[in-house]
Amino acid sequence: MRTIREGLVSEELQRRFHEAHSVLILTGAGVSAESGVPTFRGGGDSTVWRGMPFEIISSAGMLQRDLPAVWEWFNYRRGKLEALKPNPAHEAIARWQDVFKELSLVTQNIDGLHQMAGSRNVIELHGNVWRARCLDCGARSNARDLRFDRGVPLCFDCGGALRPDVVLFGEMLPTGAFELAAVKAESCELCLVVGTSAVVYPAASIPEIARAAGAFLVEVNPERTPLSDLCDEVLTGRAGEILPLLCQQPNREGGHDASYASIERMRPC
Ligand code: BJW
Ligand code: ZN
Repeated sequence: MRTIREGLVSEELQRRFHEAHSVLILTGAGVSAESGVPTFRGGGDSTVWRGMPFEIISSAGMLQRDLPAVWEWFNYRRGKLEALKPNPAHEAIARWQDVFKELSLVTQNIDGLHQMAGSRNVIELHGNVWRARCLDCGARSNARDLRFDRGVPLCFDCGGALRPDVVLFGEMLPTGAFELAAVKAESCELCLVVGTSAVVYPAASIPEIARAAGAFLVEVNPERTPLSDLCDEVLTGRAGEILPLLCQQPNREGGHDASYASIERMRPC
């Protein structure tokens, strides 16, 4: 394994980036970290709310036990998100949809920041915090319009209780979302995995599918993950600093301007 320091984006990655027709990007909480959204697991701490780890409060069991508490948690999260804006990583990804013939953006994030940056047709594996869903009739509502009755908002169509339209631990992903992502993964030439700890399944299997089907696999993350060893290149650093470099030509010295990033070449070119 060779580590290239001083912010070089390897020639091979530049070439693959410029030649690729079909690209898949899987994003996780880290892509929104520079916008101010807390990650779940990065940085040593994990998210805790009122003494409960998020694996408990964001779980199917909690929804059944205490729906008002789940709403409080998501109201709190929406309140924090309201003021936040996309960062250069979201913006770079949004620009790329007009660069590649086919760009599939698959996200585990529920914050809607990719869409706010201008990305279209985002495949949301874990739902969206700005939507609610009726437990009785399945109708979806805009979470900005909700009216709460004893801590739980009610459906405009049938009066049933609404829940956040997100995928909690122990719940199935939205019908078709994972399947569509898997099909795109099987046919992409380049797969970028950005800001995810790659521990939550089935999302974490998307890059595995892409790599097994022959894609060049690249991870962008300040920390190593269980996926790192499978990658062709690991770009160690922050998404908002690294992603904008990928579509730049190298400077005269052959490097880019970011001194924080390094690339580990996992597989000989
Ligand atoms: C930066 C950065 C910067 C920092 N730039 N990077 C196989 C084996 C074992 C268990 C399972 C299995 N298959 C399924 C399971 C169960 C479970 C699971 O995977 N558990 C594992 C944790 C063990 N999966 C499920 O339950 C899923 N459902 C399912 O499989 O259905 C079938 C089924 C049903 C019933 C029983 C069994 C199976 C559903 C998963 C839903 C996940 N939901 C959440 C919460 C959403 C709502 C909410 O927000 O509250 O989704 S959990 C949480 O984790 C959230 C995220 O989308 C998800 C992934 O996290 P992510 O995005 O990777 O973030 P972090 O924080 O983990 O990592 C951030 C990374 O960014 C770090 O690496 C940093 O270094 C990096 N970073 N700054 C770039 N500036
Ligand atoms: Zn309803």
